[in-house]
Amino acid sequence: MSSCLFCKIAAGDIPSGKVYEDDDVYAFRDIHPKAPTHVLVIPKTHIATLSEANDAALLGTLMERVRFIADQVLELADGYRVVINVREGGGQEVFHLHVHILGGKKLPF
Ligand code: DGP
Repeated sequence: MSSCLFCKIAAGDIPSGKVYEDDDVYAFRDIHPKAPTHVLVIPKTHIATLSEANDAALLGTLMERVRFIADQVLELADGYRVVINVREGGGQEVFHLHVHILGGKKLPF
């Protein structure tokens, strides 16, 4: 979607700290990190929010890539947290579905 910030990042139109990319997903460092490692993983297909994501195959691919990026690319051997904020009540600010990967320290509950 042409007006979407994360679509522009995935297209390379806005600079980002890319950590991984393939045909399905794009992963980059959060501009306001909440942990030593804070990466966002997005599907290249524009979906505004998890509530509107009804493509089980896409969601499966997204989560498999999250696992791959966290374990194999970021090498978060001690573990990590995965977060999806959903709509305003869930704290979602950017309306392109994204998964936060947080790690690099022991995270408080
Ligand atoms: P959420 O609250 O779940 O919608 O998280 C959106 C995240 O996106 C937030 O942690 C900050 C990050 N963010 C917003 N704008 C940019 C940007 O232009 N570049 C990068 N790298 N991250 C951004």
